Amino acid sequence: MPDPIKTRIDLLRRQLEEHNWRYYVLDDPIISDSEYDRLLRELESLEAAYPQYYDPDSPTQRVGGAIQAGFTTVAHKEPLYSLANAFNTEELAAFDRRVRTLTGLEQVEYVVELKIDGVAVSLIYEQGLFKQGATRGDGVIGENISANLRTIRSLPLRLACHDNGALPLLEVRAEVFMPKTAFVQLNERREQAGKPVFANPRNAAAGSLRQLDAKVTAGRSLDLFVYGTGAVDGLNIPSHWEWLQWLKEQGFKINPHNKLVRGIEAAIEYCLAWQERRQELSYLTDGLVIKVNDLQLQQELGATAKNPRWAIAYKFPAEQAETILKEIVVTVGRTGVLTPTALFDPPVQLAGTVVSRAVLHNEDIIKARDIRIGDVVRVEKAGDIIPEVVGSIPAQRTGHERPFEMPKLCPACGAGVIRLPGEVARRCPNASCPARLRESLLHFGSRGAMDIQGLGPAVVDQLLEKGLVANVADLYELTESQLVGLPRLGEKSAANLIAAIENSKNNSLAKLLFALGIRYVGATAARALAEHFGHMNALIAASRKELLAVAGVGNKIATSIWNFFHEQRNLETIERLAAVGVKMVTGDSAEPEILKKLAGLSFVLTGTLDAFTRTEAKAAIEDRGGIVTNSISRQTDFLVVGKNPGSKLKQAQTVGTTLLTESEFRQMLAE
Ligand code: 1X8
Repeated sequence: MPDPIKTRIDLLRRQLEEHNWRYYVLDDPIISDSEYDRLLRELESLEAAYPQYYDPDSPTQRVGGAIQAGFTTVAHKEPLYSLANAFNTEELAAFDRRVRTLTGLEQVEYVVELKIDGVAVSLIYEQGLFKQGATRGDGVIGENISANLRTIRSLPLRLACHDNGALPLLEVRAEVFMPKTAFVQLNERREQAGKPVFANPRNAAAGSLRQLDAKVTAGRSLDLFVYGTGAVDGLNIPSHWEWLQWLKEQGFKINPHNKLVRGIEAAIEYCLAWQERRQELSYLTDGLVIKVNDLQLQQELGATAKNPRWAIAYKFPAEQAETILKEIVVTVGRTGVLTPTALFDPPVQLAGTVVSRAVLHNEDIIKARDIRIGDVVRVEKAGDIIPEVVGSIPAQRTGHERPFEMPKLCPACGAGVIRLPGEVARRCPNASCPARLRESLLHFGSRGAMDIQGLGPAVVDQLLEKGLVANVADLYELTESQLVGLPRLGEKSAANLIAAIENSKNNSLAKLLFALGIRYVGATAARALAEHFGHMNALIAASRKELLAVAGVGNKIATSIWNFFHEQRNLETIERLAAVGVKMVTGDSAEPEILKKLAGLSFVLTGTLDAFTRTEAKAAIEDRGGIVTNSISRQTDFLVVGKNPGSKLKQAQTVGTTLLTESEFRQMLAE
C-alpha cells in the first residue's frame, strides 16, 4: 500500500511543476500567486515532517541550500563550439555559398535564432531528470554550477519524457540571461546598499551564476533559453527545427522568435528586421544565429578547429550614439604620461551601459578624427569593449567649438611637459608631481606589489588632500588617529589599514622592487633582480654591465634601473623605507612559512584569467614557492586553464597533467 502522505507529496510536486512551467516557460499561468503559494507551503510542511521523502528535484529545492566550497570542473561530453561571426550581409552570403559548395545543394534550409547576450551553459539530463549543469568554460572544460542553475525557475528539473520513454542521456545547450528590468532593479538595490553595480546584464548574469551561495542566485531573477543539444543517447531526430519542437514539448523554454527559412535571402531579411526591432525585447541580444537545419548536412559540414561550418553568428553593428563632447580633461599617470579623456553631456546609453566619458588616447588621434570641444560626436561601443569617440559631425558645428591642444604644462603640478623622441605620448617630467604621486601610491599598494589592502583611490585621495603623505615612505609613519579623522574611514578600517601597512614591511625584496615602480621593471624582472642581487644595496651599487647579467634584463631595463638608483630622491625614499623596517633582502628564512605551500610544485598557465594578469598569476605561484614554466612536460603538476586556452591544454590532456580552473586555482592560493 502506498503511503497516502507520499501520494499527496507526489501530487503537489507535479502540480507545482506544472504551474511553474506555465508561469516561467509559457508565461501563461492558470492559478493566482496566492494559490501557488498555498500549494508550495503545504508541500514544504509535508517535506519537513516526512524527511524520508526528500527529493532534490522537488519544486521546493529551487531556493539554494548550503554554501558551496567552490565549483568543481567538468569535462564536457562534446565540446561547446564558439561561432564564426559575420559583420555584414556579404559575409552571410559568403557563408551560404560555402555551405552550398560543400553540400552541392542549390538552396539550403536554415533556422534563424536570436543570439542572446548571456552566459552559455550545458545541462545534462539522465532518464529525464536534471543531473548537472556547467558553464561553457573554455568549451572543453567548464565549472559545475548545478546548484545555482537549479534556482532558475524556467529550467525544468524533470522532463515530460521522464514518465514515458525517458532518454538515458540528453545534453542541452542554453543561454542564461538576466532580463533588462531585473538588471535595472538589481543595480538600484546594489546602489542603495553601497555595493558596486554591474556594468551590464551579461556581467550580472555571470556574477549571479558564480555565487557560492545559491540562495543569492535564487534571488537574481535569471532566465534562460535552450537552443540546441549536445550528447544524446536514445533518440534520433533528423532536423534542428524538429529538435526545437521536441525540446519545447519536454518543458524547455525555447525562444518564440526562432524561424525556419529556405535560402539565405530570407535569413538575411529576418536578421535585418531584428536589427531594427531588438529594443522591443525584454533581454539583450547581440545578433542572430543562422544554422543549417538538416542534421545530416550539419554532420557532413563538420567543424574547423574552433567553429562549426554549419552555423554562423550575424553580429549587429556596434551601437552608436550621438552626444556633445563637453570637455576634454587631461589626467597624469604614474609614469607621467598625459592622457586626454572626453566628457559627454548628456551621457549616452550604449550596449547596456551609461557612457559619460571615453579615453581619447593622444593628440594625434584627436586631430585625425577632427574632434573639437563642443562638437557633436559619434560614440561607439562594440560588445563590452571600451567606448570610443569615432568622430565628430562637422555639419552640426555652431562656430563655438574649440580645437583641443595638449597642455604645455602638467595640469597637476605645472611642470613643463615633454614629448620624448619616438613617442606619441607627452609626459610630466616632475617625479614629485601630485598626480604621479597618487598613481605611484596606488601602484605601491596594489596586488603583486606591496599588497596593502584598503589603500584604494578614495583613501589615497584623502591622504593627499590632508597632506599626510608626499612619498611612499610616509605611509609607514601614518598613525591610526590620523586616519580616523578622515571622512568615511571608520575606526575598524583605519586599524585594518595600519595593520596592512605594517604587514607589508615583511614582503619580499621582489615585491618591493616591483612596488617602487621603476620604469620597465615588472613583477618578473623584479623577481629576477631580487634573486640575482639578494640585497637592495647590491642592486643600488650595480653597474649597467652587472645589471645586464641578470636574466631578462636588456639595455632598456638596465638603463632605467641605473637611472632610478642614481636619483637622489629615490635613494632617500629607500633609506627611509629601510629605516622603518621594510625588508631589503631576499632572505628565504624571513619568508613566512605559510606562503610556501606550493613549494616543489610546477605550473603552466594557458588562456586568460578573469582576476589575474599573467604576471600576477605567476607572482602568486612563485610567492608560495611554486615554479612557473612555459611548456607542458611530464614534470608539470598543474595547468591553470583560463579563457581561450592554447595548444597547451591538448598537450596537458595527452600527458595527463592535472587541470585547474581559475576558481580552483584561486582556492589553492587561498587555502
Ligand atoms: C551561442 C548562442 C546561441 C544561440 C543564442 N544565443 C547564444 N548566445 C542560439 O543558437 N539561438 S548558439 C551559441 C554558440 O553556439 N556559441
